[in-house]
Amino acid sequence: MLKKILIANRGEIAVRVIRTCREMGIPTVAVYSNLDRDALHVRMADEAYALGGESAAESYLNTEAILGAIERSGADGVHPGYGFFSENTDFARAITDQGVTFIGPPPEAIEVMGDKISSRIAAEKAGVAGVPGRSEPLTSPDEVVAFGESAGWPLAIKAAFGGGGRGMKVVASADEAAEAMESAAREAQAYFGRPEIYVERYLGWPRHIEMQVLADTHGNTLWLGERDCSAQRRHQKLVEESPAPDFPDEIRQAMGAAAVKVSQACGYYNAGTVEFLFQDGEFYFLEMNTRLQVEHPVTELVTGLDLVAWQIRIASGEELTFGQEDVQRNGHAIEVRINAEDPTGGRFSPSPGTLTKFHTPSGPGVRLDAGYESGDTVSQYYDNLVAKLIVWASDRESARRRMLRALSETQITGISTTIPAHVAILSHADFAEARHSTKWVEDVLDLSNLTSDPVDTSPVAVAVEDDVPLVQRDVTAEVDGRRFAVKLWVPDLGVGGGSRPVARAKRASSGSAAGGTGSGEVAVPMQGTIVKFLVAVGDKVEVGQTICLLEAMKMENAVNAERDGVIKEVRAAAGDSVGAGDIVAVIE
Ligand code: MV4
Repeated sequence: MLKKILIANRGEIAVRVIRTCREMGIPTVAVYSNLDRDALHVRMADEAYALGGESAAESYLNTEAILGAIERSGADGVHPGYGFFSENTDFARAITDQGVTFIGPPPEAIEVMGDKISSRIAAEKAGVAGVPGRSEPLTSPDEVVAFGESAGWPLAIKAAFGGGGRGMKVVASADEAAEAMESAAREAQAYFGRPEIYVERYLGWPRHIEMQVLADTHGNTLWLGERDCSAQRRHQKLVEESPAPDFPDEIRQAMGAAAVKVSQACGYYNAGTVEFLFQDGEFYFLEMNTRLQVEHPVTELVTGLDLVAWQIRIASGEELTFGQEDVQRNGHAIEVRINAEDPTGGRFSPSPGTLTKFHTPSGPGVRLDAGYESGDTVSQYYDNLVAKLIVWASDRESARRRMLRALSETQITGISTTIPAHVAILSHADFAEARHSTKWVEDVLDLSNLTSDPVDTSPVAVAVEDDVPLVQRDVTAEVDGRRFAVKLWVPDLGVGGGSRPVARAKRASSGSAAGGTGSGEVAVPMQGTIVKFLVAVGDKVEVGQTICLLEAMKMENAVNAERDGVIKEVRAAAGDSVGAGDIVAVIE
């Protein structure tokens, strides 16, 4: 068994790997960029080494720096997580050359699957069909036209070295072929550095269903079950679930067998995912992801298997201890990706920043894989996945309701997140009834009225929620004309002086000091309107005496003197709007 594992990654996936290593008794090594010096994955690992730099290229993609950390820590295995070096054969070979185990598949399998034409050919050879198409690079628009005339329009032109859907062009008819081919090749070169493209029939309303596989180095390959990842936007998955809804078991069995064949055809071991498009009861091989995927927890909750633990055992040379018949799938799991993005108007613009508050959900059937805690900062430099929320329940409808419940418990301030979009998706009848496809979020779901969660960055509001003691106020309220006497427990902003509540903890020693060591400047604690001024220039005041009443957050707050003295200046009057920290009077 591997003795010490370095995680060449950051955020939630580094935390995820560290957790399993701890359960297995394997010491962990974190690496970090300058921006991640105090990141959660660094705090959780047994040791941590600086990579230097801020951008991914300078840090988590810096082979020399990572090799240095491997050497200094004495790690004998490296878990690459997803992204970064997870599908980089140069990196895998570089560490293997140093006698260090890459916790992932063989580089040859990564290479075969990295090229979409060669992966199509490998799947075909194994008897698994891709979408009807041509398994060779396009050289002329005539080939596109000829294929369209025989197979039918529309067609999809794709980048051979692409993946994830970028650069795909839909061709509706023969006269669009030449232009679509040109722009597809141009985009392929721009995104992936290779211009090769190929053509397939275009499926108009497919579901994205992928099959998890697990293979050891002793020739055992198992399929663990499918995930439906059809709720996507711009090729970013938003919601993933297992089992796929309305998915007949005979198709599941056939897809599992197909995924095993594709894996075996490329000599695969470790955890992997074979992606399919599913439409009108047929499935078609799309590509294979040769890494642990973001959405792997969905399969973990349904099968009860720890995929990271099995990755580590397989990389250590162990054999799978169970067979295909032993894999049981129970209940239903759903995952949502909580990203630091503002979904207002359906735009999903990046929203990096500090999580002033992260109240996490819990309770029955809830798992949260987060890369951050309250007080941590989401940098603009890296992937903005903050956390994955995964729920399990006995059936899909219970899981859907459980997810909505867990989302309602989750409170994040300081940044905007995709949570409102998830609520919109999960509460939509199309999703509830599984009528969605890969086109649904963008073509059908209307997110234009979405607003972001309140971004609560004001220090006053944060402090109020933190540790300001509460006092009871009796107020009257009218609800539909009926009068109620209401008791409110509100932040004690008035007692002991009118300074800003944010400073309460820090000035605890001076706050209650009688006699007047406090400031002579009377500042209002928050933005609001002066309701009444109770003193005038020349008045004698004592510490604690109310100077004015401020209406803020729909409540009246007393702003009090912090010292004894005489009012020398009055700078505001009833009706004035004031901002937090504004000085309304001076005591001498
Ligand atoms: C397709 C397709 C329709 N027909 N291929 C996009 C991601 C990449 N892995 C393949 N993709 C697609 N390939 C044919 N022949 C539709 C998509 C597609 C898609 C696939 C999976 C998940 C989301 C998607 C969103 C838009 C298009």
